[in-house]
Amino acid sequence: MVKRREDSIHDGDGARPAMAHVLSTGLEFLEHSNPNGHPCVKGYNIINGELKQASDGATFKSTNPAWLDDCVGEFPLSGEADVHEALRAARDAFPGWAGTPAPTRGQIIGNMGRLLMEHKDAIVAIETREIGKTLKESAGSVQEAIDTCLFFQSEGRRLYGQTVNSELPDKELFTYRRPLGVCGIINACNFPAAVPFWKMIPAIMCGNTCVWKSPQDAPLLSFALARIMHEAGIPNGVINLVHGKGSGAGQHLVDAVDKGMVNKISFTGSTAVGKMIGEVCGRNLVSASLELGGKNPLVIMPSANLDNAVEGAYWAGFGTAGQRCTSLGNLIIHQDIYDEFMDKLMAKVESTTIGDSLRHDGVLYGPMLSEKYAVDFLKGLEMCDASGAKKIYGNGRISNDNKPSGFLGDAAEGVYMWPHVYVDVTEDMECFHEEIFGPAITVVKSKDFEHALHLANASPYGLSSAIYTNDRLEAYRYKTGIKAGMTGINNSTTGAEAHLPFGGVKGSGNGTRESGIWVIEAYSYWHAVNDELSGKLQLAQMDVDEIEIEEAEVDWGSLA
Ligand code: UN1
Repeated sequence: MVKRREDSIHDGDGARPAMAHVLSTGLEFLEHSNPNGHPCVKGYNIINGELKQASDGATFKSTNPAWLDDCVGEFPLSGEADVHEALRAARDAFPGWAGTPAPTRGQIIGNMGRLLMEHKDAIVAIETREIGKTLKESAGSVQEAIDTCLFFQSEGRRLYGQTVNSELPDKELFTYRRPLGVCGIINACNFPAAVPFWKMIPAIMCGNTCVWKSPQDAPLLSFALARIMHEAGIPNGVINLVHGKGSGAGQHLVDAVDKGMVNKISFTGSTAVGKMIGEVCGRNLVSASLELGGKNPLVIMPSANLDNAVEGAYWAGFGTAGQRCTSLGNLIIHQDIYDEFMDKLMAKVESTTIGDSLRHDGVLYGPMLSEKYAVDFLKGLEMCDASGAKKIYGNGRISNDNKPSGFLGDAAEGVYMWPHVYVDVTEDMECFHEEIFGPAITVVKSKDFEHALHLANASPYGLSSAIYTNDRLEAYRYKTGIKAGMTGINNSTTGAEAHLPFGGVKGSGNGTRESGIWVIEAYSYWHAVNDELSGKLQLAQMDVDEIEIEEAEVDWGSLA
């Protein structure tokens, strides 16, 4: 049963941010008694500006991982027909959007940023309710989306080409940035505001149109963002949103590359799926931006300020419940300070507060992003045990009978994990090489700087990395010797800013970058134009005047 509610929604006690008033106009809610009184939204695909159900009527539910009985919304489980309809809408909208002046496209992007600022509290609360990140961290993710809009609104006034000198007279050369066409956007749910905006904002700034497959675990937030994009003035068909499974709608979007319906795929997710997408795009000569997994190393050297280093390592490992692609993987500690560092780190780990930040202040992290992430994380822990690593802290999934002292609330309501620390990890172990997406770190002892750098480079990934040292030469050697897309010096592995290039090397990506001016390369191609003004055919390389070399008076041979 669906009922329509035109008025805005306010939280009962007013103590927490209003949950969803940004979404309220014309929204429908399912009659569903959620324990916290929040509504269960009837969500839609948005195709050519219209709210659409899946063509076969199939749906799936999004639930709050901190309170599994809280239904956040019901969304279309899109199939091939829905994805193709969205792709056709994006194709039809492309010429009009590509022909819209870039500064106008930038203005609309600026409007998106301003609307996001206006509704930030509501969007942040939706993000926390839907994927369980703390309010502070959701605010960071939404701010990253705002910053991206504000950065690219004025890039619309630049989007520079060049004038280039010709080798022939009365002839001019120019370069222009041209859009690619229809972009397929697939993102993970852990940064559900920042990451799709990293992709779609530069894509539309360059004049492309998009089909966005929302993450299965964050459809409400994606729906809210897509509605804000439309309210900001984006023409119908420029951004088309389809919900569904990665293996369903996501796979149909990738398969459409083989059908010639897609000109670009931008994907953030696992290395295995990224490789599959890269193969499909490669055989069709279609551009792919791939942001994939990481096993990010953080090195601690004896000269470091150890208290500062403990803060950085603790946050990198357990902030966001370890569910960032930039989260700490291998903590590599010099043997001379190993015991002191570990004592300080473990004191912090043991004091970790965990719970639902919508109901409890001051928690470091909340639940896993969803049940699926919890299942995968537990497999990661099994892999650590099977590798022979020694677990010194952590006990799997938190329940009311099995919880750390810092857990707040009723553990049975959500899907929470202990923080985990594995030591005695060595390079020959699987858990040294493989990403564990969740609150677990693997600790490795290093003999000296060269050994630490070797270990930092020894995993198959190369996304983020960090070192704590007060030796400038060591910092320099780490910066020049590490194979990674990002490096923190005396800082955590996480926390890239919205105007720096973001992306990895090795198993972490295909070398494309998100963010900043560099991302424009990923969403445009260079078009070289020559304008012949002479009124005649002048042949490049052949009709070029040759300048004769004057006869040398020097006897070069005598100088030999
Ligand atoms: C991700 O986890 O996919 O650098 C993105 C960071 C964040 C972005 C993470 N700004 O940790």
